[in-house]
Amino acid sequence: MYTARTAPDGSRPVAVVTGASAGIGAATARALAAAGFEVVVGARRFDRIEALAKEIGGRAIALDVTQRESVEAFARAVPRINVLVNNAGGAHGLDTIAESDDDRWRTMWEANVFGLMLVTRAFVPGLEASGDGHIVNVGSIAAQEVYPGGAGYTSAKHGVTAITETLRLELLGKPIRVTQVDPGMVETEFSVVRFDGDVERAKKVYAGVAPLVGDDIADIIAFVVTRPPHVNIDHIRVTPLAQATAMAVHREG
Ligand code: 8X3
Repeated sequence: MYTARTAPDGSRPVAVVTGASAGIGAATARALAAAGFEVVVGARRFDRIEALAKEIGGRAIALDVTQRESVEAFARAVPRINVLVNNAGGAHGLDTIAESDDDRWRTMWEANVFGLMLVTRAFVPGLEASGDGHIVNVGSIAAQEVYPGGAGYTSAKHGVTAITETLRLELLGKPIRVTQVDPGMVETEFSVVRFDGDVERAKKVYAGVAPLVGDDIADIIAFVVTRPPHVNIDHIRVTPLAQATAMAVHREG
């Protein structure tokens, strides 16, 4: 259990979580609320985030990270911010480069890379003004490694790594920490989305493995953002015990 720093005037710090309608995003919103943050959740599926906001005493605002107007309206509705968790993103398909689908590639690049830029750009002024800002980018082991069929996703997530590292350089000297958390196998809707709703195929990804769950990553993000302001954790890579690399997985049975 971690505790958010309150401002000198006693106000609670504000945390924004994108892609908060499920999985790591929803778990992170819960963990940050439990740590004492005032949490603002954004996602396209408004009914889901509305219920989540009610549960955690936060605010829900519809957000499509790929649309500049949506991002700017979202940012205008959040005038005070301390922590930005860029979680929105995801994978679509497992096609080889030779058989790539244009729309899937565009969707992945727009959500994971372009969307992350739009949201970050919109909030940098607010994060700086807070005097104690923090950007947490949810990457993936796909941000460090490649695997066959994964190029649309791994290239986008490698892009996230490039953005994280560039932000660290560009924001040096400003009161904004930058962290990337790179999870391996986490059982969420991730694989169901990747395989267009094919639940059976998604289940096979985690067969014989005790995967991570959203709460495991949320716990790490809550840890990272509650360290003292002078402590910047650059990167955390986390996998289940049974996963050494994207492709090296030990399965029981
Ligand atoms: C999810 C991990 O290995 O499916 O970000 O790319 S992997």
